[in-house]
Amino acid sequence: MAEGNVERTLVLVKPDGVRRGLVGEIVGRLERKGLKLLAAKTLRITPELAQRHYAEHQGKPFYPSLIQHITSGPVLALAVEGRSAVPVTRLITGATNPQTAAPGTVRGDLALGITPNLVHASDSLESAARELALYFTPEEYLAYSRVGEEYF
Ligand SMILES: Nc1nc2c(ncn2[C@@H]2O[C@H](COP(=O)(O)OP(=O)(O)OP(=O)(O)O)[C@@H](O)[C@H]2O)c(=O)[nH]1
Ligand SMILES: [Mg+2]
Repeated sequence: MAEGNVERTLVLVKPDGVRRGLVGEIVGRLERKGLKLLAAKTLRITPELAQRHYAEHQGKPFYPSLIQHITSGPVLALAVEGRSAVPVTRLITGATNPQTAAPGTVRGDLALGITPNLVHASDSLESAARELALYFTPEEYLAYSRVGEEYF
């Protein structure tokens, strides 16, 4: 019996992930878990978009380095869908600080720096709705069935 509501969330592969060639590794982990890719685009985040995305962190000591990093190179933005997609994607991502993130998570397996921590994942349904709207229009979500969807 299926459990958990179908949710949509935003994942970003940050500039360090793109420049290290880890896009396939990170997207593969999401796909293998059973999450569906609804939309994807590469882009260079502008300072204006970065400020809107990370508005909650304005004024914190790490804010300047966060904005500098996220605007420093191309990112891959993904709209991801699946049952309990918001918390499940956060689990796959791992704790914010890669030095304490659990093995088996993207950050725990592949990163060491807290600023270059490879990925962003929305932290709640409300954040996901707000953040998805920053990167995608409703027409950009592609509806399709995944083969084997009944197993997820
Ligand atoms: N240097 C430094 N960076 C931090 C710290 N806390 C957060 N950050 C950076 O700011 C980003 C956003 O912080 P949070 O939203 O609290 O962490 P998160 O939800 O795990 O990460 P995101 O998915 O990127 O939003 C993190 O991914 C880090 O890159 C900190 O204490 N020091
Ligand atoms: Mg966050």
